[in-house]
Amino acid sequence: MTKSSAASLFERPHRRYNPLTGEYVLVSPQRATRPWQGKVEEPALQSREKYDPNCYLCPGNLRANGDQNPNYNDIYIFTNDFPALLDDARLGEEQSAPLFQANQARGTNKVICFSPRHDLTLAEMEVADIEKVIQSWIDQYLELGEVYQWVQVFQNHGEMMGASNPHPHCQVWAIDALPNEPCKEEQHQKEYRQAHDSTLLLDYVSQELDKEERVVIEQDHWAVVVPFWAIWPFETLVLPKRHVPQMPDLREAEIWDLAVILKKLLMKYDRLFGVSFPYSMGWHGAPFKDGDNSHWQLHAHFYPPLLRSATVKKFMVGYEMLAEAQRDLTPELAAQRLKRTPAG
Ligand code: H2U
Ligand code: ZN
Repeated sequence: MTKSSAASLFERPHRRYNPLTGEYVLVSPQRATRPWQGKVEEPALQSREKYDPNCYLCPGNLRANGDQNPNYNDIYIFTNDFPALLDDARLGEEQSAPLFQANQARGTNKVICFSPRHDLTLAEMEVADIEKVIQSWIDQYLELGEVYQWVQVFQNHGEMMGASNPHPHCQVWAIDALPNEPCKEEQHQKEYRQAHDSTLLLDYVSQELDKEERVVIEQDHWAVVVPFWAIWPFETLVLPKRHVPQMPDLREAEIWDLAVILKKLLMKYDRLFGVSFPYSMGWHGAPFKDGDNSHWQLHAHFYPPLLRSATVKKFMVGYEMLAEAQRDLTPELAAQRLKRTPAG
């Protein structure tokens, strides 16, 4: 077995298959004309204040609905004042006409402040404080998973990704349905289990660790790879090395190791173009419903939009909107760049 991909995958246009979603991405390596010079940029100096009197997430401040935030010390969680879902959303009447279907959607939205410090990012926080953030995610899964089928933890970081406020925070949306993306992953992981009697992402991580070429970071319990089927230039997948269906299944040592690997990944991202790297990230794991969920494997997706510099982003337009995703820079080159970028 060869350790690296066939040479033609670095030279000729081809489509790669995403086994998690069943979708394809068009890769056009012949268009990536700019070789990387190995330059590592220094992060831009930031002069943000530790406390912003106008920030609706800082301790002691008033939020839009008039509530006052407590003087919290580490993590602070509240129900979103502008929720996209309501827990008493009775539609009255569902619609089932084939061309006009509408179903009730019940749920809740929360905001998690990672730190009382307005000026920090997750990348800049201490590992012990990132561990508290992970623990807060686990607590939300346990609490909301009692009521709702799907709990989506996600973070939009940076103005480019539409984050409304630099104060370090993420969101949790819980819904009594399986949304589109987890629905595809449910189907494909289940089919893989039936066909191979093993776990898709567990097989995947062990094969990636053998091949090495797309591995960005490997630790005792976790690995970060640029997936073979990545769409965004520096997209990554954070994967446990043991079978872990849901975040609440993580052991203590795995939680600590995750805090370490997240910090390393985020510091690499920040060093890549010398900017606090914008991204949307989020977690996928087994839904909270009865039945066998053992085909599921916990993982995080990082989707950063930047392509070449702090300001040049990839656009998902035209062919992407109308046909399928396309990229020039190969996932292998992106992984090598991230791997070689120092994490500190
Ligand atoms: P984003 O930065 O990812 O947009 O998250 C901020 C969330 O905070 C956003 O969903 C909520 C917005 O609805 N919010 C409040 O709940 N209360 C406020 O006072 C302002 C913003
Ligand atoms: Zn703040």
